Amino acid sequence: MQVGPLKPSLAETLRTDYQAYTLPNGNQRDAFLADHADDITAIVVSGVTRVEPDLLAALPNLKAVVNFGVGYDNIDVDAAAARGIGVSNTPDVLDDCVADTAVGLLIDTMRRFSAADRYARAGRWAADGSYPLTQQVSGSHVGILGLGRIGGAIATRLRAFGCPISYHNRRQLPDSPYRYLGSPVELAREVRVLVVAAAGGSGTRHLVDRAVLDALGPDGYLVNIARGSVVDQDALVDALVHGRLAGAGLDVFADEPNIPSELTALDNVVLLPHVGSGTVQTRAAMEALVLQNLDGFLRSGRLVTPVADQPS
Ligand code: 8YV
Repeated sequence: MQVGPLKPSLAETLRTDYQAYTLPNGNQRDAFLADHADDITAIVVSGVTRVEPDLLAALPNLKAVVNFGVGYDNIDVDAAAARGIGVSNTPDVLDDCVADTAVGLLIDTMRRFSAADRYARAGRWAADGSYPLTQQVSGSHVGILGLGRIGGAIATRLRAFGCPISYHNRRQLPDSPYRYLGSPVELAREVRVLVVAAAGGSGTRHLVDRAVLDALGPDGYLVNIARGSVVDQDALVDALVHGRLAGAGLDVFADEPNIPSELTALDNVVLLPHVGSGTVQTRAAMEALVLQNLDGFLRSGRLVTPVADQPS
């Protein structure tokens, strides 16, 4: 059963090749579940759809939740595990695109390319003269919060820019070539740019709080390609509005798709509508991995990339 919106080609495949149901919204839902709940063994969702314990409880034969996306903070994994329901995601295949997005955001934020583009389009080059000088990216000390697969891909790219890399992670990684710092505040204090690449969920909620932003300071930049929940957005807005942070590049927000008006009013932030993995190639790879998981489950009861097998 499809739950919530999916990539159109995936929804079409589910309908035509798997005869999948689509969970209706609103007042049709109860009648639908009364008729079909017993038939459903697997559901397919994307990151924008929350899978709450009450949906799991309403599907007595559910055994698999197949998620389109690497992050699975939209799913109550503990409630699923307690019911013997496996959960899969789409790791690895989007690392490169999300890392590209992080580096693009970082460069855009420090060099203010989007703002300079607005300046050029508004005719201000001719009217007001040269665009103000910005900040050099190459050689800037970058801190990565969450050195998982995506964080690692970001670090690899930034090494080519001559950027010293430090990181904070729940665990220090013994083979990492990068400098480990014991807390987000210590990391923020050391670096010019803090890139958030930690998974979302209750364990990382507001890991970047006011203290971390103040440690980053008025010359510091924040880039977030992970989840809006990892950053205290009110504290971020306050720091940006009052000049306690130099700028921010954000692909994710606390309450997507809503962006606070204070942020859209600022010229020193770059705002993207959660496009980190949004390329034709990567979304096709994610779609293929979703179907591999579904097929693995339907054929043998085994998900190909269960979240339980991945470092949390
Ligand atoms: C998707 C993501 O946009 O993989 C993730 O965790 O955030 C993105 O790749 C998201 O899953 C929405 O489908």
